[in-house]
Amino acid sequence: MSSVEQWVDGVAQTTRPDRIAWCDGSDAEYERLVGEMLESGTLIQLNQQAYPGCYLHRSNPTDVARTEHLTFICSEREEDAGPTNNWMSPSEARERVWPLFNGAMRGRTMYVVPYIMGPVDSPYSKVGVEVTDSPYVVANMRIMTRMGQPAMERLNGNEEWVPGIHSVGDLSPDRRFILHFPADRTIWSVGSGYGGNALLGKKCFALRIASVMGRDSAWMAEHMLILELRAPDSDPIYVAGAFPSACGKTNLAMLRSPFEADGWTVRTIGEDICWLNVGPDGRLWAINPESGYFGVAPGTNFQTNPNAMATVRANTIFTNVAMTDDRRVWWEGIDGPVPERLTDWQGNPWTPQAGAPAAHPNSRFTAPAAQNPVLSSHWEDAEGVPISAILFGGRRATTVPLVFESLGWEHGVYVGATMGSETTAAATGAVGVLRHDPMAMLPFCGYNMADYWGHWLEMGQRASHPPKIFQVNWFRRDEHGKFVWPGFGENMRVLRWIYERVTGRGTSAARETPVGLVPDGADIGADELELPADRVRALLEVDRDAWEPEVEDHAAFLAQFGEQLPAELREQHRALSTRLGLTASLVK
Ligand code: SAT
Ligand code: MN
Repeated sequence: MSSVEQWVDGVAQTTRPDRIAWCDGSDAEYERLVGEMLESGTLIQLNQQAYPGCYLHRSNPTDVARTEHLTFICSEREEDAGPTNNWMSPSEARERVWPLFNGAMRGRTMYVVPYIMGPVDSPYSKVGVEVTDSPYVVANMRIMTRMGQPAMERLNGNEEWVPGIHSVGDLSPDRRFILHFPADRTIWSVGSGYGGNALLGKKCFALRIASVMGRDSAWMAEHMLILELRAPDSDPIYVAGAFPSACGKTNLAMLRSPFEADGWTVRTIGEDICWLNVGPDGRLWAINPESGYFGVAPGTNFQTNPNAMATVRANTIFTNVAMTDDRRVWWEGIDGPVPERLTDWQGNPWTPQAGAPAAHPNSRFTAPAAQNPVLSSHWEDAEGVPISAILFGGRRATTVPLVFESLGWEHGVYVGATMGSETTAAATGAVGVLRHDPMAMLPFCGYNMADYWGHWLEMGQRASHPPKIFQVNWFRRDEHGKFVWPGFGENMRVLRWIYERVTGRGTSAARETPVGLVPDGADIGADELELPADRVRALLEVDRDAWEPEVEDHAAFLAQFGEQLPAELREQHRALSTRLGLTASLVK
């Protein structure tokens, strides 16, 4: 028996499924699964003329987003999980959580899902095996990963693999746990069928477990989009960008450029996760471990993201969106007038007077990357693509300018480590609350965040040509609460400035400020966009009065890491305070 077969046998002895189905990832298997889900009501057929191969899934109403408070790192020592993770000891996990798998799959089929994260032939790709009692999870994994036969082939070659056990259990939030065992690279998830909790290849493996693997083997697993930025008459550059969930990674990665006629365009490599390795040339090379997009539906339309609208017209699974009478999908912010009648995300009749959204704010589409009309021809290159710039971006109504360039790798790591963002519907809990979200990895780092920053600093040493690091903020608001920057396609103006900073081509200038290098209004098209002077100022100013409490807040956040905080970050805090004319408050 192979090691996978042995493990599957062992899991089945606990979970007691009626049947075990090994998934090969074929079309026939997918069609069979979909047929069964249509029969059981797990999927609803959408209008097949308008949306061929598309289905709607309505989840349990208590299971609609990642549940960060039920997500744990199960290292032997609490300090290895660090102050920003929930921690559970492996022995407590065995006592408290393992019993929830006891007989959990009785009356159900246990699907065995072998999958590859990364291009099939890439040396940087990794293999996982998820067992699950959810056919919806299998169908989503088939879109999001290279599932089935190609993964089996790599497993037969005796490759290391990451085991993940998933059961929807009874879907009760009281018996829901998402556990990660960094030492044995194992995942247990019970009680949820929701994306990030249940598609174990995604956040659980490709970020939490992979971040630990990367620490141990000198690579990085990051919550980043990857885009190809094409300029007129020259080679493209590649940009990676870390933004928290539901802050526009998918929109930026698929951006429709207003300067397409001039040769400025964006092509997508990835829109959520990025694995970075140091190449022989000393640059960081990126692969996208995923093969599909699990994107936020609300707000997506032909203005904000025409390429996403084209991507989801076929072979897409929609989760918790609303449906029109003629079985088309609908969500808040989609094009056209609001229909008089809809069926809402819970299957109830809805009218515009309902007083609640028709689609859940975290409703999603799962669509194959191959359907993206602006997919880069390099998206599956085995060695990845070389990254020239890294963006850190959050949702910040105040303080943080539209864009600034950091003063070097160490300062860039500090910028990432201290970034904050307002919370979104991608996780359960209050929305719009400002929190620290270092490198957009707060919910996804599999070990102590201070050690993770140490790893970033070390990777900057290993790479002789590391990318330049920028911070961006599309979400600045005026005194009436309105966004100051138009965003979406117009973000191309910021990318153009970044391109010129990275390549040294073009005429863009950079103004030195205490926090970093900032463009002029002209460089971001203030005139063409007819932005009044006070708005340009609001976008590009560095206001010392606003930065003083900000830097105080950095200190309070960093202080919780104590001795483990890398000295370089202490030094960066001191230097920033000095540049702002403040006294550093992060002592020692
Ligand atoms: O639900 S997922 O975790 O897959 C998406 C997200 O929140 O980033
Ligand atoms: Mn994400």
